[in-house]
Amino acid sequence: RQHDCQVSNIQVMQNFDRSRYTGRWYAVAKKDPVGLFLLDNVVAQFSVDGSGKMTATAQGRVIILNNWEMCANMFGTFEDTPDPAKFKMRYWGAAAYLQSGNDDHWVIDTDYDNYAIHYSCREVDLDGTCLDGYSFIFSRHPTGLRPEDQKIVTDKKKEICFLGKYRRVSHTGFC
Ligand code: ODT
Repeated sequence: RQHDCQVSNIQVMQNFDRSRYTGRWYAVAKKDPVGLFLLDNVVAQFSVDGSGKMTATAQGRVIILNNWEMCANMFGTFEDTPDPAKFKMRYWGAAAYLQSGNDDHWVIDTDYDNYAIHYSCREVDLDGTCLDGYSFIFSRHPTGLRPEDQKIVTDKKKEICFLGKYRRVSHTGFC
């Protein structure tokens, strides 16, 4: 069933093609996890290395130590799983005081050329729904989503049970 909010039932991108996913993506919206890290000006750059493994870098404005604002340079490597659209992302920062961790990284949907919907549940509740998760809506265009992609994205936000939980991610040139 599609809208029962069970993490294990969430549909991801069929036949995900990591090579078409490479390149620059601008975050246009984000559903934050508990203890959010990346605030805005978030841009991700995906690559596929010589052995076929997906890697990425990301930049974004963060506030560390409660009041020090900086542009974080982040790195991630992606471990494959049996589902081509589901990865484990190990991530770390260019500086030791930046966040690091190991999160699920699922590609929910993308047309590769315009939009992408990312999902990560960090903690699954006892009832199988997501207790703590985050999601990025990405666009290939710094100006945001095209009008024709907005309905698709809204429908997917609903499917992953995060509808109404996103905020807009601004791009002000900080990073
Ligand atoms: O901002 C948060 O609150 C949680 C996100 C922390 C993970 C950031 C690590 C990025 C590592 C480099 C990877 C780039 C690709 C990212 C695409 C989307 C999800 C982070």
